[in-house]
Amino acid sequence: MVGGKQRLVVVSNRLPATLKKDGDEWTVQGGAGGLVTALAPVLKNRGGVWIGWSGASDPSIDVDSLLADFSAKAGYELYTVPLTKEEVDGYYFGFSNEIIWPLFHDLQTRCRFHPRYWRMYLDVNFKFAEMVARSTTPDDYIWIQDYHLMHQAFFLKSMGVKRQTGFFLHIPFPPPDIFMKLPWRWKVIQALTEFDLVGFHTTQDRDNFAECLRRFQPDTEIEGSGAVVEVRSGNRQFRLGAFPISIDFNQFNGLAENEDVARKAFNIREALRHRKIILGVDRLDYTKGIPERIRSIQTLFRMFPDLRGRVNFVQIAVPSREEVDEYKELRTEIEQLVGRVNGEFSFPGWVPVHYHYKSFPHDELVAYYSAADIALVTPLRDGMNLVAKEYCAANVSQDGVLVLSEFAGAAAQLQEDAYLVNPYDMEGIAKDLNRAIHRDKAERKLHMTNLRDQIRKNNIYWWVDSFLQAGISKRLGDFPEMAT
Ligand code: ADQ
Repeated sequence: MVGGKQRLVVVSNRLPATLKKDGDEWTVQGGAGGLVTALAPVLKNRGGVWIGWSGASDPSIDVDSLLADFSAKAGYELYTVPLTKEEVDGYYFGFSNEIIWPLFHDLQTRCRFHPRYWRMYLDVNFKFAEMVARSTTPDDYIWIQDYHLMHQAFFLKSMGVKRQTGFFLHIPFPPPDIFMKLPWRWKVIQALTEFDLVGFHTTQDRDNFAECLRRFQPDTEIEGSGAVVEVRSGNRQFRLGAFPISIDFNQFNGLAENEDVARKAFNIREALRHRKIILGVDRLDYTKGIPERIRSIQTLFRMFPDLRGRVNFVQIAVPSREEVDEYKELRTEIEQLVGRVNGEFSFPGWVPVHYHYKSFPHDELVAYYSAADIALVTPLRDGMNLVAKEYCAANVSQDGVLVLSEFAGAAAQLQEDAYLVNPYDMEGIAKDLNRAIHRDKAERKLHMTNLRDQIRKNNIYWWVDSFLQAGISKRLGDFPEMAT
């Protein structure tokens, strides 16, 4: 306990700091994602620990001494779970990325259900749980992040280690018809029931899980009707909740107001001769629907020829899982599609699609967000999708339009003020884009103001507080109702 508060222990596949090789030297880089930004102050205030893998599998590296400096500056402790290359292959690339990732995004035909992956997933989860057991006390609150580590509570209990545990799933939870394809379905469901709190982005994900649990355990009873409910199932009693993750609104808003960033945004608009800008920003992943999106842009220019020369589509894709063949093929497919659309429509002085395959520094990304008239966010399926929220937070002129996939978790919160589209419906998207381009200023402002208010209020700090309150408070009524 620190200052009477329970110490927080965060456990995730990767630590918030990554080891990178720079020539012959190893350097440490801090993670800049929303989760790290939100949890860092909480870990520092309460006293905290972050447990995870460093990203390096070279046994000759002294990871702990490399991370010591980072840990001292951050004000919380880091514990590394060392993983061999074979473990990373089976547990991370195999079970996590070739089974759970596609299956939970409704893409079961992409799954490779190798039993070897499952066994390695269990071995690595056991290894993580041993580290959690060793480096924590019964007074700590243990918060496990994401689908790589669903067996933490199960293994802690099997070792006889009593801890208060919460789990948050960052990706969707599929409906029973899809989840049932998993060969180890009951073992995964049962493992999840061992946590004291299981959190999802949306009530839909939470209800999908409850439905799967009922098939496994028909005597399951659910009490409560808010975002967090109490479950009795077999001999287990635990909580389920919907906690839509968010962003640091003020950080994105503040950056967009910064003079340098505003100049960068102006330069982007100048370079594109003040044509309307439609923007896509994603990790290059098959769940994000990038090829389908480029085809909808092609459809837009075919259906509405008057828009040729007046609109640009800018797609920014950050490299991801580059060593995996499927991702290499996706990259090639996208590049060919961009070439095809540009080949079909370009004329001197206008190239319709601008494509960037790289990670952008934060300020440049925000400049693109704030320069864009429309954000086109069309994942085939997404747990939440932070890009949709980042775009609105950076839209300080408050006259942008969000076109959002109905299959992104963010749609549950933002549906009133975004154009909701089916990412597979190219003509539907083209029509909505045409409407968005012609929407009058007052209407754009009204909807963008509502979107920004929602994201400002339900920001990442609210998300952390909501989860911890639901995890730590004794009675259901002890925490406020949450908007989902
Ligand atoms: P992701 O699948 O990574 O996250 P998302 O929520 O959109 O998806 O976050 C992507 C992040 O990458 C954003 O913060 C964005 O700014 C950044 N990014 C994208 N392209 C970039 C570029 N070219 N340069 C720099 N940064 C770039 C998973 C789930 C989501 C869920 C989050 C959080 O798949 O559904 O919202 O976790 O729980």
